[in-house]
Amino acid sequence: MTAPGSLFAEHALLPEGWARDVLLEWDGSGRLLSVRPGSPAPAGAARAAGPLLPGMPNLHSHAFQRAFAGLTEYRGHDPEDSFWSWRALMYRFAGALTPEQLRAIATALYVEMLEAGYTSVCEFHYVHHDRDGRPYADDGVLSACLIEAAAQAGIGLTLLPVLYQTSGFGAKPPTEGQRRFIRRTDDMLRLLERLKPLCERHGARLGLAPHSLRAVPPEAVADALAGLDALDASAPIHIHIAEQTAEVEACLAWSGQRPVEWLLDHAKVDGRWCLVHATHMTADEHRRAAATGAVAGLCPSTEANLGDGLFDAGAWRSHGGRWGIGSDSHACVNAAEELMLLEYGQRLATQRRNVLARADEAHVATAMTLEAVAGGAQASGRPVAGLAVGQQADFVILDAQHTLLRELPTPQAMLSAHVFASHRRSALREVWVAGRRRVEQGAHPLAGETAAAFIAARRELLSTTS
Ligand code: NGQ
Ligand code: ZN
Repeated sequence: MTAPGSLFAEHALLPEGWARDVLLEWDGSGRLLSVRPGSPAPAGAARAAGPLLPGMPNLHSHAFQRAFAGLTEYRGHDPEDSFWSWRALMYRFAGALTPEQLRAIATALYVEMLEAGYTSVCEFHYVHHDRDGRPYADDGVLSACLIEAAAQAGIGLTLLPVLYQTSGFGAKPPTEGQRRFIRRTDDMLRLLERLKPLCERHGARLGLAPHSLRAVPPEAVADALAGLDALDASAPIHIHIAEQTAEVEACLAWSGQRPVEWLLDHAKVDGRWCLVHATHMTADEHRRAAATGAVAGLCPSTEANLGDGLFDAGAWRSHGGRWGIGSDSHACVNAAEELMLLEYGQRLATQRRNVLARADEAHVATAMTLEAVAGGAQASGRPVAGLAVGQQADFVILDAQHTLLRELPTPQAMLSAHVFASHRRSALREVWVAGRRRVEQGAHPLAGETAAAFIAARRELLSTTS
């Protein structure tokens, strides 16, 4: 527990929009006790050096894939390089990982995330077993590595152990490459029970992720969710869905329904759910899925990198659909860049500008930040929904002295410059999580040390996979 704290900001982005002269105060656990616009600057109080934004939850991460970045950007033997050929390479990498390597990679990644404006992360964690596919003596060892990594970096965590059982619709047996992911439903429920106290001790939230409809048969989805409810009836539930057209076609062939349609008809989808990607939806699926209150988990840089297709954000939002952003495979680790890419995809598709602006918020970067924080917090199942009483004091301070921000007339323009015109990281000055400053002058104090451990882990991994 840290001492209670306070900070004064001339401009702060509150859930209802930009406010002036805001005094933030939080308690010893980092929860906001008061958020008061129009406050006089208290004598001697710490002052933000620029506009203050809510911290961004990263709603989708496979941490180990950060060490794999840069290794698949070439055309292989497959003349039709695709998501599926990428996945075959990724499986080789996943097959070689050790617990120590995962801890090192995740710690460095979480430090990078903090430096890039993310203050919490949802870890969609599916490598469970030893390299030969046999469970570790301590079944929770790899999950524990992620919990320790988040604690060391100082980032908030929602841990989503992944249920994975089959290689395709219709209960196709798993492949050799999937040996480390596979577990029975009762083994998953035992793992959740084992992890719950560990998560609680570290302030992490525990949820569950049926990997996809391809990887979990219907009965297993139902049984696992019933078990999760018994443990925590409001725990978050995440699933990959409708990311690739081949997946949509295979689902149609299996069930006569599209993935999102099938899920809505066979599971009680509600605000606990995060539909990761949900790229390929019909107008009817948009309408129905948005009405459940579920969050669409958008990962613009990974979706572009893997050639998934373009999410129709305009249609989704026209139905009041909630959404947040994730860095997924970590081809890019930068909250502002994900927002920029999401907006640019929509501009390219619609030949319009400022597509994700709103009637009540004309500035697209401001509107997107508020929506992505709200959706990300909901998907995280943690009180990280921005600068409001009762939420965690998770925030980011922009550098008003940065060349691209200086002399701009409004905080809206400064945030726009940060998202669209800076290097999208260079204008981040401080990042705070639960009332503790984790990044100062753009840097995390553990950056050098954790990067060195990351490099060593990757060297080792490469020597065992090549
Ligand atoms: C994953 N990643 O689990 O890492 C997946 C690939 C799959 C993305 N979908 C594997 N981006 O979906 O089967
Ligand atoms: Zn994913």
